[in-house]
Amino acid sequence: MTQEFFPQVRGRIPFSGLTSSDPLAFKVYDPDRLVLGKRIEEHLRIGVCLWHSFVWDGRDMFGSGTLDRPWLDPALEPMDAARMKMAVAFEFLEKLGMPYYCFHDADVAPEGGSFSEFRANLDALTDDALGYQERTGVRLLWGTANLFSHPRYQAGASTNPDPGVFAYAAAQVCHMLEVTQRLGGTNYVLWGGREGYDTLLNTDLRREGKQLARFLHLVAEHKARIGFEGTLMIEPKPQEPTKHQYDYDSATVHGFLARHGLADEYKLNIEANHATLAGHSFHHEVAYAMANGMFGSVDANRGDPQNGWDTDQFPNSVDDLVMPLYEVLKGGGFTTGGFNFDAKLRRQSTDRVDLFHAHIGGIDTLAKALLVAADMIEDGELASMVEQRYAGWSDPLGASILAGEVSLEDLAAHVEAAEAGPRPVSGQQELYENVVNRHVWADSRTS
Ligand code: XUL
Ligand code: CO
Repeated sequence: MTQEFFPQVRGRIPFSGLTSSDPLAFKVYDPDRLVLGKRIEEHLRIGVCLWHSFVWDGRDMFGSGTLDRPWLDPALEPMDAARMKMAVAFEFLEKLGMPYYCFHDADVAPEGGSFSEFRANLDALTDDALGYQERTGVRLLWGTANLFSHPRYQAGASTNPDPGVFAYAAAQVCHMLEVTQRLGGTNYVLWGGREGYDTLLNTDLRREGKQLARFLHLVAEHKARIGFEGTLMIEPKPQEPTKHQYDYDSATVHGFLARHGLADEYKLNIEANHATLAGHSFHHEVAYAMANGMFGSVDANRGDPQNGWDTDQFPNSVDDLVMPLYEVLKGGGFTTGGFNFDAKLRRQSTDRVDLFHAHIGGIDTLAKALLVAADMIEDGELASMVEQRYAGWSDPLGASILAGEVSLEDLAAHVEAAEAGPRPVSGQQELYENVVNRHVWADSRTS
């Protein structure tokens, strides 16, 4: 495409600081600024997803598309349309200046009339993507296969009652893992979009669990066979589109992986609003993954507190992101993962430039939360309060319990010999909350 699709945006979005009122400039996200010895760009490792921004036209279940996405016109020759879409996506990526992108096989490749046609389409578009990556410097954060949109997957992919569907899903992942490798992707994600059930009446849970485990083993084996060096990740979600998804939340996925000898093969890609749909907070999901060595990557977005479904909005609350960012920093930061914006415009945001406003806002919100979280890490107050709360476990009693040196009877004897029982200690929740807010309100790093 020779003509620009976003002519309102001339060149790369600059960092202009908080005093700027230019809507097409970053206010906080200064990629080169050093925070805890690392550039902000390297801390956040931000990615843009192709599906919401370039494959969705704004349709919902009550109305048709509202967004200006000419490449989705069904009258176009599918490969021409796919090439136009990729050209616009890379124009956007280059102008936004983020280091990464993410996509499903079906986001870029037309379905064609057979699997081999789909595969050939994907290969040709992978060649194009390699060229764009070289020209723009944008890299692939993760690839994934869409195993949920086509009607063949209506009853699941690997958990389908029909092994032929399992085989089809395997073929797609086999190929997309290789495409991800060719593009130098640093991760491969599996979201079990229809791995769950709509009714238990027609569902054999035991079988479906075994099928899912077998599938995950096959993917891990293929990764080893082709020498893919990235990380395999599973993205938990509790429901939608199915009534109940097997990859419900981080703890459920972790338990499943551990039961099937797969916990060393996979990490978690945690999506903020999937966490809230599961009845948790995003903070909880990140903290759980960090505490159990399962943290991999993040799909950044938010829900709407009044809606119980996956609204996939761009993040805009620093308060909501400070503690997840704090956990990420405390846990040593991302390795292969990053923040992918799995977020979409509102259906009424119909100006082309709205896609920039959405991303700029989300990116600045993440950057601000990073600065606050880094202040909290440097200050160390919260960490030392928590440390203090558990100090007893370093004393002789706590240490001997943890070392397995005492029995239940020993402990009973200890309690009987003691003059008084342990005294309740304040959990100081409000004090902890005030410490966090002090940093949110008084972050000295934001000029
Ligand atoms: C769906 C979702 C997916 C995955 C990739 O809720 O989050 O877009 O991130 O398949
Ligand atoms: Co997601």
